[in-house]
Amino acid sequence: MKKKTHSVVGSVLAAVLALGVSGVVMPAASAGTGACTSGYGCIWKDTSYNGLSFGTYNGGGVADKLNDQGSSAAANGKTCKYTRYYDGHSIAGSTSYFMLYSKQLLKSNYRDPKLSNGAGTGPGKSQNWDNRVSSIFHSGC
Ligand SMILES: [Ca+2]
Repeated sequence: MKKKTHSVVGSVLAAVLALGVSGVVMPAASAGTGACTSGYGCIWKDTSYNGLSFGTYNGGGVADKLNDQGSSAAANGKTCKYTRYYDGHSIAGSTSYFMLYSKQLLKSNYRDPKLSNGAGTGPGKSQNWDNRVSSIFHSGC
């Protein structure tokens, strides 16, 4: 189990170095409904999935317009069970993240309308995540 975690972090780091910011502002996510396109990790500027949204398919940094500004999130990994929302851009070995499940693969705990009062699961689940998320990566692929 521990070994697998390391390889995931390694591949995630490689993705960060290779891709930098990789994602789209808008189309992957639908305002107000919490809908996040298949394969994406999504975040919205306001609570309850409102306002400007950002989604990433391959994982990477959150676009500048939403970096450290997200207040709600949803995940819909296509081949990955989990999506991690990190505080920083340098995520190698970082445990500063919360995790949402894939809507289509696990069918529960796949979104959170208010990140300020804790979010999803994982090491950061009890923290205030309002205006903190800087990168989004899938895991459990
Ligand atoms: Ca941050």
